[in-house]
Formats: sequence, C-alpha cells, structure tokens
Amino acid sequence: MAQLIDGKAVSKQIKEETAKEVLALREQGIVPGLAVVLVGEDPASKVYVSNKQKACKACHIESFGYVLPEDTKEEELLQLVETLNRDDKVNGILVQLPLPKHIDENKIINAISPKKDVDAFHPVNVGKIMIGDYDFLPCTPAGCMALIDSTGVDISGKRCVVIGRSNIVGKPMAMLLLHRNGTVTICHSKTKNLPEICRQADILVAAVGREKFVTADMVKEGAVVIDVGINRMENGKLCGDVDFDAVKEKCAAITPVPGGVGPMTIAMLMKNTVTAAKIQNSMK
Ligand code: BQF
Repeated sequence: MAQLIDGKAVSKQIKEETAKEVLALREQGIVPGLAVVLVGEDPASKVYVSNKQKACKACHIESFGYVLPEDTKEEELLQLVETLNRDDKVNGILVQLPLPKHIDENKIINAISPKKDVDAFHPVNVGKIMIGDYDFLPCTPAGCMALIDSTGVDISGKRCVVIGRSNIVGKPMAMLLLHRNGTVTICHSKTKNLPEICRQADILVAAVGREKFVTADMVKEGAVVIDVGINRMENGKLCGDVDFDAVKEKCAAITPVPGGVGPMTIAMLMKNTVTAAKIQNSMK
C-alpha cells in the first residue's frame, strides 16, 4: 500500500499559517478581504462557495458574498466586478465558475483587476506564470505542487505526465512542473498510446473529469499519483479520476478523493488572498 497523501492535513497546516499571518496584518490595521461571487443555483458551486467562505472565517479573512440569480445579465456581472475592483476592502475577487451559458467567462475574467485575481485566471497572471515571475499561482495546481512536495520527491529531471489540458488545471500544472525542471508531457483526449505514456510517469497528475479513468495498468511502479478529479457517483459519493483501490497497490504515494487536492485548492485561495492584501498595501 502506497503512502496516502493527506490533503486535509496539509491544507489545515497552510490555513493555520495563513490565519497567523492574517492576525499579524490585522495588528497593522490591514484586514484581508475576499469577494465571493456566485451566479445561479448549481449545487456543486454552492458547496464550493460555502467551503471558501468557511475557510475565510477560519483564516480571519473577511468575506463578502454576492449571490446573483441565474438570469443575471453579463453587463450586470461586469458592473459588479467593476465595483469590486474599486472597493479597497476587497483584496481578492473570486467569481465562481462555471458561469451560466449566456455569460462569456473570458469577458468576466478579463474584467477582474489582475491585482485582485486570486484565481490567477486573468491573461496578465497567466502570462506571468508562463514566464515564471508571478504573484499568484492558480489554486488547484499550486495545491498539487504542495502535495507533491509533501512526499519529499525531487521533481527535477523526473518524467511528469499531466492528463488534461484545461486553462484552470492542466496547462498551468504542466508549467509549474516545468519550472521545477520536470520533463513534462501533457496528454488529452486526442493523445495516442495514453496508457503507454502514463506508464512512463514518475509523477502522474490526473485532471480528466472522468471517474476511475486512470487504471493500475497506466501507472508505473513507485510513481507519485495526484488525483485532481471530483466526480459525483450515482450514490452521491465523490470519486476521483484514478481507480484508487487498484492504483494504491502499485504507486509510491497517492492522493485520496475526497481529502486530497480539493482542500488544498481552498487553502491556496486563502494564501493568494493574503498575498493580494499585501500587494495592495505595498508590502510585497
Ligand atoms: C475534498 C471545482 C470542478 C469545477 C469547479 C474539498 C473542494 C472539493 C473537494 C472544493 C472545485 C473542487 C472547487 C474537497 C473548489 C475543489 O474534501 O475533497 C474542497 O471546494 N473545491 C471550485 O471552486 O470549483 C470547481 C471542481
């Protein structure tokens, strides 16, 4: 049985460190604030937003919740973002994705001030990440990196395979592994010989969005396996992109779902909000 990478424990530690930092900032009259914007009624999104607001509370970060109806016009959401950009109490702006189909997500992301873009989705921040000179890291890839580091594995020179090429996870994840001198391959739905490529990975990151997509035959003996998937099964339980029970017998370390990458995403958001508060108060 592999080492279980405890995202819950690692995220708790990060949140505790963040909480301490926030209390020190509050001593200096700086109160980090995060605006959390939810449009519509998606049940999963509601859970994620509630997780974020709970974490703010635990970290002594002030959270400003905005819940808008499903039929909110793009223009109205743009106006809210503009108001939040100008509000000095708001250091970070988080617009929960996905947005309703009639709203252009890129248009909204582009409207968020890069200084308050705690998800690091704005093109300015994406560009900075590509160069390697960034203020914020996207929360999920940052969480994955912290979990890889928690195993003690040295990424430099290792074969890293990322399955999935989304702007939110796959692409930035590959970039972060590359910055740490990993030899990185990005796989996706058009990839040929996927199992063969995955089998070469010393570090395998699965961000596919399909239940138990990564099977034991796709994993190298002794690999580190990071499961980004959050799939809801018919019975309501959460399930990752990795066939955990089979893969755990083969790899050196693996993240569970739930309790792996998910809680880390939230912890990194808290960290980014504190960074944003520091930048906006000329402390960074
Ligand atoms: C856990 C997300 C897909 C699309 C948009 C803890 C979260 C999830 C799981 C969470 C996610 C996934 C979030 C666990 C935020 C992660 O205990 O395993 C926390 O709240 N997440 C999101 O905001 O948007 C998403 C996944």
